[in-house]
Amino acid sequence: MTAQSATPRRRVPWRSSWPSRPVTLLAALALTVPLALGAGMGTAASAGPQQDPVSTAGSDATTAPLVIPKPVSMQTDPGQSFTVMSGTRIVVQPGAQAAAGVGAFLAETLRRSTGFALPVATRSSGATGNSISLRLSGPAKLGAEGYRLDATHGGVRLSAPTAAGLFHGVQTLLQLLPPRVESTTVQPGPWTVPGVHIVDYPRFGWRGAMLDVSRHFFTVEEVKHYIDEIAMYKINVLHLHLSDDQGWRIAINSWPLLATYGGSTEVGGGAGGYYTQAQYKDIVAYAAEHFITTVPEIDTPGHTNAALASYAELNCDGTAPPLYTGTDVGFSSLCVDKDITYQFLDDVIGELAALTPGPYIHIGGDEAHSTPLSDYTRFIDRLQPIVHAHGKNMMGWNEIAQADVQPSPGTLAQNWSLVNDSHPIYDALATAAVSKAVKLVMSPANKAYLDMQYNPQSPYGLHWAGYVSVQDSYHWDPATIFTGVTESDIKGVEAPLWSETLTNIHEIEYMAFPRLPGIAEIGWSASQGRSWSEYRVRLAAQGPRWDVMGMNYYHAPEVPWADFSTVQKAR
Ligand code: NGO
Repeated sequence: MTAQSATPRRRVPWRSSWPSRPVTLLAALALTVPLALGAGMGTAASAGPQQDPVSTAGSDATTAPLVIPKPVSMQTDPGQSFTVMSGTRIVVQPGAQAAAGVGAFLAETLRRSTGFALPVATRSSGATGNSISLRLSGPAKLGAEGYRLDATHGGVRLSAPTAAGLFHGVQTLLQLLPPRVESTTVQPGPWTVPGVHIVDYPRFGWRGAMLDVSRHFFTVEEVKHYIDEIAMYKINVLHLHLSDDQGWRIAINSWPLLATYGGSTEVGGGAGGYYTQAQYKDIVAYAAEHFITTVPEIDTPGHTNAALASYAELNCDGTAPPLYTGTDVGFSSLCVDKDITYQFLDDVIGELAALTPGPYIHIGGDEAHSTPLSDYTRFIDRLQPIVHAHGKNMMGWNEIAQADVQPSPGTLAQNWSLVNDSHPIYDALATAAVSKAVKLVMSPANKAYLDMQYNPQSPYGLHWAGYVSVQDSYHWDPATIFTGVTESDIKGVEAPLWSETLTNIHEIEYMAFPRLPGIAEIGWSASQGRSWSEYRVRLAAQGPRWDVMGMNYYHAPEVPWADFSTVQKAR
């Protein structure tokens, strides 16, 4: 493959330098808490965002903090501010290991750019004076991921009922600091946080990003790099598309050729690759440290050429096809009537389940054009109990709604149908899922697919779902796109990034940014009050941060980058 290895910039520090790291507790919280939140927090939306005309930046933008996703409530206090200085301490309560872990993450990030010592100290009484305090407390209404943040002359006080909430609050705090805080080398101050009182919690408990590591393989470091970037916007699910026609990317001990042979190429004929089980666990742990739950996908019964090429016995005719390096879809199928197919799935899902602490296994189910419908539904109906037998919930692309899927426990259908900009449409698969009490994760391809080209000039990407500008990708609301599908039917949103045309992290970044923060905001923030003309100003303010981080992003002309790079740099 051609991918370059990337250096993660915001690695969680306890991996190497924090002696009493609470990984187990943090991982447990990260893996259970976000998904347990469900779909109902925050204000239920009934109307989509306004489609405002593009205007120049409003005067508000230079005074109000420019945070993405937009917090539920944020009051600024111009008479107040807090400046991080050489003597500033990060304070946590005694015994609050999970808070200490988040404090260590904050300290490590701030140390790199400020050069300050920023010790993480323990004190029961919270912040006094020159400190940033992180407290595991807060009203139940903040839920599993909410937080409260107050910045005054007296210090910064961040409180949340959970470590996940503290982590999201830390992401907000970093956005309140000047963009150079993202630097990995020491920069000049001042490091001033504006006076602010924020209460914040998400609308949906599922805010996902999917990465297709099958069409092109991406290294562990590249995946971690993407985790660093999505965590900035409070994404809490990483869905890894681990197998497809072009490559099988996870070592399965009971079927070793899947990875060693099925993973030996990729689109265009490059060398491909796969994750050892230790590497996969490392990715899952790294995501969990960022309060992101990993959802592995093994695509079935179609998109299986890499598996069929690896083991002849999986084919109905007993003959293995050659490896495939093109970009067609819909030509491969597991053999639905062979028992070995289900032995294979039981083995694969069993090993994957053992490696995956999160509650979901994604079984694909999309574009099974070579599997007759009656075979397809029989296959899905036989697969779901296998997933359950390994203690996991089944998730699949929305085609699974054609089968007799059981809603519990926690079955999810990922809707990738196109949506209409201006009015709700009827969608048979969405309606079928909802009628079976299966909740939806919304990934409409003409809004949320990050692999769609921005316009005909985009150097990478596809456009089968249309060209998707930054404004288009922000202009939709999950609860108003399908007739008969309402807020309570929806688990959340997810932004898939398919990699037929993408070969390295720089290309991933170019397609994901600046659209991913908009999808993250659609998943986190209430739709009332969302408008493009206001959002584009906050988006522009992210540009200087990405510049400091050396990120590659599309300088979409509808975003007023220049105005805010000057303002932000001066702050
Ligand atoms: C489709 C297809 C994928 C492609 C992708 C490209 C789904 C769910 N199946 O989405 O195989 O890679 O489009 O945009």
